[in-house]
Formats: sequence, structure tokens, C-alpha cells
Amino acid sequence: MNQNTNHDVWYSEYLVEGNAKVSLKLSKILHCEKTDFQELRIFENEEFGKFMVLDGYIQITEKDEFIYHEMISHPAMAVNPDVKKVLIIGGGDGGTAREISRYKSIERIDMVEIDEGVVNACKKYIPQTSAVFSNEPRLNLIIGDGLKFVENAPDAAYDLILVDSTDPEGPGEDLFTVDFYRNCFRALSENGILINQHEGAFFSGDALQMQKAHKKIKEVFPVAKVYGFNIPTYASGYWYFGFASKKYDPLNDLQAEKWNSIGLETKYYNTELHKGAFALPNYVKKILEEA
Ligand code: AG3
Repeated sequence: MNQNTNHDVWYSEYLVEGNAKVSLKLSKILHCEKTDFQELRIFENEEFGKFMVLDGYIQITEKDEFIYHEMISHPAMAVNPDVKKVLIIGGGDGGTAREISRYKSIERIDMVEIDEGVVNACKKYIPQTSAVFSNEPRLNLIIGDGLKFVENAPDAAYDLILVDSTDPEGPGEDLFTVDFYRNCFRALSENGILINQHEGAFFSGDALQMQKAHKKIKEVFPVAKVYGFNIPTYASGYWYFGFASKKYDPLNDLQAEKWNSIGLETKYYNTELHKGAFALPNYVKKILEEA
């Protein structure tokens, strides 16, 4: 049969409604589902590999997910390499759990994902991130509501909480509330660190969300910083995590030597980049100062 090549099929995501978008050409449409929580799609692109879209936003691609997952995990671990108990909220693709489980010193990883559909689809199509669900005995996966989970968590139960959420509209919304941050504070040990998905700063919608999140976290945690990373498939190519803690400063308390002695091979993160990641462009500093 002759292959008619006189057409192509693309996934497009609007950056600014109606005015600018990014598009990936599809080599395969693997999965389309309306779960109980969101619209879930998995496609494939020849350059980026398989990628997952939730409610119209790219969450991971096989080609660049390492950047996000290294940057949500390693900066906190380099500040406190003695972390023993970790809580991941969200992260249904498994990428964050994969990165964090590389530390042999960690004793327990609880992960609370609201949408089982995401876990199942990633298990089926994206083993690169999801293999951790079948090969990591320290990982305790709970399908449930992250907000309720931290509400019921005992005091000081975790050394590190990683909030690997979607945007603050949809199922991730509760994870951007003062109530949630207060409960995270309570559930963290005195060495505790909270890392959260902190949105973008370039487009005004994302920037507003970043500002709102920062304002709330600052109300709750004595140390509240933001750091950035380059990620090609999120709006504007630059995205942020929040670093909040009870006492540790991400720069003054960086344990570069100790972290380097663990000998983890990383593709994006290193302890020099760590310092640079906390140096923010002036327009971003302004957004945060005005929070
Ligand atoms: N979750 C955060 C994706 C944010 C994308 N938002 C956007 N482009 N507006 C990623 C999940 C990875 N485990």
C-alpha cells in the first residue's frame, strides 16, 4: 500500500490563548482518556519520544523529563544528604520517585497520586519513568488526595516533601493553598524541606500563579526561595521550583562535597549549577518581591 505523506498530525499547546503556541508532530497517538480527574493523552514525537499531556499541558516527554525530575530531587538532597523519609505528592508518571530512589540512604518514600489513570497509562506506555513502581521496594504508592494525606500525616513524619503537581487549575489546585503548605510544614521534621512545582514567569498567567504560590509559602516557611531550570517543552522553556524549609538555606547550607561523594551520575544537575539556579533574572525577582 502506498503511504500518502500529503498530510501530518500535530499536537499544539497554546502559550497565550489564540496568539502563540508550541507544536509537536505526532508519529503515534497512543492513549486518550478522560479519567475521573482530567483529560489524559499520550502521544509520540520522533524527536521528543513519548509524551504525556494532562488537560492540555505537556507534563513529560521522554527527551527532557530528566531535567525536571533531577531538578525537583537533587537540590534538596544536596542541602540535606541525610534525608531519610520522603513524601511525594503527585508525580504519577514516576519520574520523581525514580530520581529520589537513587539515594540508597533514603529509608522510605511515600507517594500520593490522586489519579490512578496517570499511573496506569504511564506504566503501560512510559517505562522510562514508571519502571520505579515495580522495582522499588521502599516506594509506597497511595492513590488518594494529597491535601487530605498531609492533613492526616503525623507531625514531623518527613524530612522532604516534593510536590510534583500539575498547574493550579484542575486536580492540582488544592496543592497551591496556604492550608496545604501549613500541613506540609507540620508534617516536616525540624530539618524539613519542601520543594514544589512553581510555574513559569514569562507569560503573565503563569507568572501570576508563581507570585501567588510564593506569597503563600512565604507566609508559612521561614526560608522560601525559588530556583529555575531550562525545559524545552514547558511554556517559554524556563520553569521554576520553590525551595522552602524550616532552617536550611539552599546556598549557605549546600553540602557540595558530601553530595558529590555520593557519586550519582546526573545529566542536568551538578553542584555548580545548583548555585546558578537560585540566581534569578531581574523580572523574576521583581515578581517574587512584589508577592
Ligand atoms: N508537572 C508540571 C507540569 C507543568 C506544566 N505546565 C505548563 N506548561 N503550564 C510535571 C510532572 C512531571 N512529573
